Amino acid sequence: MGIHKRSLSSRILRSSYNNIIIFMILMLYKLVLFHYSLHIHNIDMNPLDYVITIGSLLLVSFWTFGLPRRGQSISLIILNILLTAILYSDLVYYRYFQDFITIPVLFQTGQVSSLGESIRSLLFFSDLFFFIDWILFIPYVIITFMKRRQTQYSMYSTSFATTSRVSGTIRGRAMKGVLTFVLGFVLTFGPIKFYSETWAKGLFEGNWWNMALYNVTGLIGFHGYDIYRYSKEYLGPEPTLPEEEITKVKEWFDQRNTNPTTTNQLFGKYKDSNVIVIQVEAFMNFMIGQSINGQEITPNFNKLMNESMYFSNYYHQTGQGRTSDADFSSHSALHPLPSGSVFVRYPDHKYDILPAILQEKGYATNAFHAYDSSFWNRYTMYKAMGYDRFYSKKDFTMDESLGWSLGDKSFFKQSLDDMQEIKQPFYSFLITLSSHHPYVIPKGKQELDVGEFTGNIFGDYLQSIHYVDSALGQFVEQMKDQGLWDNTILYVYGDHDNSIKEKEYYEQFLGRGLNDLDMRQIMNQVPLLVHLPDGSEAGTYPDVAGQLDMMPSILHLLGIDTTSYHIMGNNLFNGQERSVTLRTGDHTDSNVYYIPSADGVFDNGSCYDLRTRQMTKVGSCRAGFDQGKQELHISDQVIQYDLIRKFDQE
Ligand code: GP9
Ligand code: MN
Repeated sequence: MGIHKRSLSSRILRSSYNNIIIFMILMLYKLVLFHYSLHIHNIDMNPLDYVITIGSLLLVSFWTFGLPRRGQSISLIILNILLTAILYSDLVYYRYFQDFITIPVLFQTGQVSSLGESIRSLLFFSDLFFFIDWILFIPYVIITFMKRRQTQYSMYSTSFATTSRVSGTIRGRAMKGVLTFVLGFVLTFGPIKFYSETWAKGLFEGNWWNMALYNVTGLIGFHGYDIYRYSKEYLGPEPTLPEEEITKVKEWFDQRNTNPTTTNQLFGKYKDSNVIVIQVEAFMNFMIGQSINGQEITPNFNKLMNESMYFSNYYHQTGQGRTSDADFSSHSALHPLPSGSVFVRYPDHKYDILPAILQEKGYATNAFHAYDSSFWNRYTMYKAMGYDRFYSKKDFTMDESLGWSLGDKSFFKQSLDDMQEIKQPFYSFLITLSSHHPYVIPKGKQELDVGEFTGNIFGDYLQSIHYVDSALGQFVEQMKDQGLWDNTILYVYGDHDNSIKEKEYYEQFLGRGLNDLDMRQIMNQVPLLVHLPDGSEAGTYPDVAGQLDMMPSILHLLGIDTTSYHIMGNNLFNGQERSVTLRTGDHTDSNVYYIPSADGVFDNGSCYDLRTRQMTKVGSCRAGFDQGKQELHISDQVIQYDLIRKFDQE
């Protein structure tokens, strides 16, 4: 029995599967250890994630079955070394950037090396557990070598090195390889497909955060996807646009730039002023000036309106890139992309962009946002946009925990404290976060009586907006205390809607029935408030405007000519007529509002007369629709084909 047992176990161990099993166990252990060393909030490792991890390990190692036994052992050792190196580099990189190393990052000179001095603080003694197999294996090889005076290379097969038997025929090995591949494929892609059709819907199109991708694919899958994503966008023949198309785009900008630019008394009136821009999360226009149970939702904003310019028909123009789109469009005066985020897809393309222009004029340029710097690929994009520094989550003291991160009150306070050290004139861009979906803020901070909305998402939304408004009030007070109020342009706007689409909530809140036009405007309008250093021009400006208008408008106030730039958008301060195109294809001017139909056919859309607020014949919207469509198309071409770089080289 004993002899039989021994021969059975050695048969199992001698089988060519044993190498792969030991490899799998070791790598699974390391990947799980890796996951728990990340400590990512809200990202768990459930049984399906284990299945994906095992599947992807099979996929990276199946081919070793095609090799003779010793070849397989050596290949698996090399794979172990490679994968360990990758996962450990990712871990160290993550500890600093809250992101993984991707292929574009490898090509960005300075990105990885910017870890520099910090590297020592990112290595922990407990990390030795990632190398436990190497640590045990090396002395083992040395001892074996000295004892037997013969080289033993394989970690997985040293115990059986006495045998020189080639395991199985070539055909048998190939069969095992194919079966392993099929198994790996099913285990990896089955659950990923399930995820991407359920809670992770749209993730692979939206690509908003590498951590969210990792949550679905696991680390090996993430790198596989990164290679695929990179090849799709960068490899193969560089996508080019026919010369005549490029000429058309150039002519469009030339035409635009030869239009007489109206310079009025506001042009350059605030030359060399500081500029602070606050982009407020999910801050919508419909609740400005409104009250609930006798309490104003945004009392501080309402008060500021008395001494500022308030644009009451300001539109967000975002697409799938949400916050990052609002940021991109406001700073570049170009439209966001129809899919994905420019920050993620084309951070290395050239844009005529506000921070870089101001940096060149001698401004100190800084961005502030108390969240992981990798979200929306910001740390990469912000460097490219010309910010001197990006103050992200790790630069803030977490003394007020709220929602996703730091509460806006503390965020504002710490940002203004930091600005005291920054030389003037400066451009500071702040992105708030406390009013992010799902809008639940701690009980102690809920100051509104939202009555009938208590306990639902709409009530939570109003509470969170009321909190942000109070933070804004404190921000203005601190600006005054720091002597910034009279020499700074303050530009405050909302990034996009709150994703609460139920019409009943808005009807209940506003106390009236809403038609399609009302809902469309409610969901697409965000407030814009501009406070000029001397408080002049205060009042309500009802003419349409949008996020693409920020960059040319701020440059106008600072007296910087924009005619050499490739930008769209209106100048809010030159008194010219304006129209706005949204990424959805909606188009509006002072007279009409066009709502496109899902099939994209112009005649199937609806055209509204803004005076009567009723539908009118669709032809009344034709000119605006055509103009908007052309603008979106040109903007997409400029971004995708890196045309600004090309124009600048000519
Ligand atoms: C996170 C914040 C949220 O950094 O920008 O982004 P969103 O989900 O609104 O696009
Ligand atoms: Mn947002």
